[in-house]
Amino acid sequence: MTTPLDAYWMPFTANRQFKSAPRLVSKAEGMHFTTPEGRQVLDGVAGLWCVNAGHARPRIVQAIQAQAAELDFAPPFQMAHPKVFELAERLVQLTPSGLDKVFFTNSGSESVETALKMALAYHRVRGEGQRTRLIGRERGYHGVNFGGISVGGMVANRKMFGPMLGGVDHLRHTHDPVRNAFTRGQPEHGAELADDLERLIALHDASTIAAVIVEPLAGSTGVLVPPRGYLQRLRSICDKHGILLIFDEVITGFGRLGSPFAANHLGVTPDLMTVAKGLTNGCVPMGAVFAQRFIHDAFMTGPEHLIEFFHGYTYSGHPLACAAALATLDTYAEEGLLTRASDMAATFEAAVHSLAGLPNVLDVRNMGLVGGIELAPIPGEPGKRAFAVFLDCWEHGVLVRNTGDTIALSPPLIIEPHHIDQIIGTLAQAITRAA
Ligand code: PXG
Repeated sequence: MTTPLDAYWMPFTANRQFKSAPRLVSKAEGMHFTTPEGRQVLDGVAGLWCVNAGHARPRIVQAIQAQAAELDFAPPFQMAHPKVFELAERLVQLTPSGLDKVFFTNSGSESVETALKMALAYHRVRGEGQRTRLIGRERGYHGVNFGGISVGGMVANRKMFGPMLGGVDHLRHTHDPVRNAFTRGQPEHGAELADDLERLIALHDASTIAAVIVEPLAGSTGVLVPPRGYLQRLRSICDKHGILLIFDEVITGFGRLGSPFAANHLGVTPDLMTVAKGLTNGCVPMGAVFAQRFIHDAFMTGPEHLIEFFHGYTYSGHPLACAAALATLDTYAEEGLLTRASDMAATFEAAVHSLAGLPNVLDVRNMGLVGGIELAPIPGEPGKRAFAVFLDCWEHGVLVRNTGDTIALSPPLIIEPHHIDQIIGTLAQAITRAA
């Protein structure tokens, strides 16, 4: 390395540790990153849960290159370009029926803010403006903006930042290792945890609650798979009380569980659904919010020359992002990637659960092409053991992700069995060495 590392303040990174031993990648193709020294690293986490079709896919690369030359930018307010409509039409073919309106953003965090604002404004335009309360869940991750950290439930992401949004409350999380440890797929126990929403309704009254937001499968907080029946129960409680249900599908969207979205996969349709990441295969920043038609239509009143929803971003529906997303959808369709996780799930499940007997493995969780291996923390040093495993895997040519003391796996959906063997083999050795 010749360039000094000093100026760049890195996000969600142990900056001093990193700069003392940098981990750089300079190229990527298919299932692999390449380091500046020319070392190959197998990508066990699809970059950061986003490169679902694998790296440097030719269609996507070409689409971005061509778009940059053809139309670099189009103003998104009171103006548009053709591809943004084409993309919206294509996307709503994939969502559960009803979710047929799309609003574009540039990240998962922006999608969450947008969905929360839509929920509040929806109630207000219908004359229920007293519904201002937002309900999140403990151990939820909804990005890093103020709305998202307010409804989110990760202590480290919240504690430094003051009072955040007022009028927010949280459901209990669904992690129950006593009853559910080492479950393959969805746990048997815990549907009744959805009744926590009834408790909050009894406390606050439903007439004050605008929306509930949850990740169908919580990724960042260590792969928490929804108990059987839990999301269905949440849906029916929301329906009973006129509360909107928001699914944050930033991780679960675009094939991660084996269907286009968790909503399709689990047969529960939310009122609003946030996505990002796999929307463009991680190639150009883009997020989106899908809204039920009735939510959109509630805004379409009043004089026609007036703006209906005072919200949007300079880069909403950016031409480069639209081109990347369209080519991504083509790649997903050509290769059947949005359902491929279903085909690979059994192989992946067996491989991940083969780690169960290793030292310090407290739990193994999986669904689709997501795996979580929870390790016992080193006493008094939370997170250190999983970080050591992450570093060890990196040094031995596999990229995994550590969150707390859980190792998360979310490989590109193009993964083949020999890649799974390499990831699990490397991980097994690293876990053994970290004992
Ligand atoms: N919602 C969910 C469910 C996410 O997983 C976001 C919102 C925010 O997206 P942006 O694009 O604003 O980052 C996310 C992001 C991890 C990890 O290690 C996961 C995310 C981000 C950083 C780390 O699991 N997911």
